[in-house]
Amino acid sequence: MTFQHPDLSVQLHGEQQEIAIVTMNRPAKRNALNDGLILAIRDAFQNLPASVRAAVVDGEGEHFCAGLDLSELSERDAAEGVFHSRMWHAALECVEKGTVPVIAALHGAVVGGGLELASACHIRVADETTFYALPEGTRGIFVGGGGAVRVPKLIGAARMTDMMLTGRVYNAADGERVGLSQYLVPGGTAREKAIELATRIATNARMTNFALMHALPRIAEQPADHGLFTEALMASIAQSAPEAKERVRAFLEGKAAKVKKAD
Ligand code: 1HE
Repeated sequence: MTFQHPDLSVQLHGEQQEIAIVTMNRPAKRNALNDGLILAIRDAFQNLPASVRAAVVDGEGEHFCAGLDLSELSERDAAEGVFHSRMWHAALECVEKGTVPVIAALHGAVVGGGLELASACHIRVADETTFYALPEGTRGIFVGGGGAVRVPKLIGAARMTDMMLTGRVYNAADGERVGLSQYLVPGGTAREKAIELATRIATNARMTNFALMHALPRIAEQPADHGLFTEALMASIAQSAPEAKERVRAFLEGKAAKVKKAD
């Protein structure tokens, strides 16, 4: 254990302690995110040990996360609401644009702010119990944790609008179909699959992971001409790293794995 908080644990995994497993641990409240827990997520991602190369986020109990802790909502006036939303933005920015790729291991409810947290991660893995919703719409509120920016990037604005206007709930299979998750683990646990993926990601060249986390999302939002220019710069920086040269040489010498046909 590297991080102390009553509702959040960080456990290191792997031979080199290269995987951080960040677990929300408030199962009695379905891992609802009160201010303490969202700030703990920020602190955990800002302070990952130097050995960590990839992270997994999951939730204790029957659900990944029930979203914003609604018991804290009524105490805020309009100005406090704005700052509260900005606090969530800052915390989830630490997940999305931190030091390592993050995989969300989903099960049960992934709703409201829980889906906002999941969408700040780089890969989402779901098990068969997973379901997704944005109940903000039917509760008379709006997303405030970055969902308006990140969820449309996964599923498009039309599907998000439908979820919020109608209270539509996606099950695990439909969630994978529309792009809420990239993996659906039939019969297994999302956590196990997420750790497997994180272990693989941790072996990538650091500059490749950096480029995918920090350059790709920016390039995707740039006008094409700017994007191509940024891509050229990033490609050149990545290729010139000694680690990249070593990996390419290993392939040319027949010492690195070939790409194999998918199953
Ligand atoms: C909560 C919360 C919560 C559960 N805030 N306390 N999110 C929502 O609108 C989703 C609200 N939650 C639910 O729909 C359900 O709780 C679940 C589908 C997630 C789980 O159902 P279930 O039957 O397993 O649990 P439960 O009996 O509903 O809840 C267990 C306890 O957790 C109960 O408290 P208790 O003291 O009566 O035992 C619930 O009140 C409590 N609980 N969810 C507070 N969310 C940055 S803006 C983001 C905006 C949003 O995220 S809004 C969407 C909020």
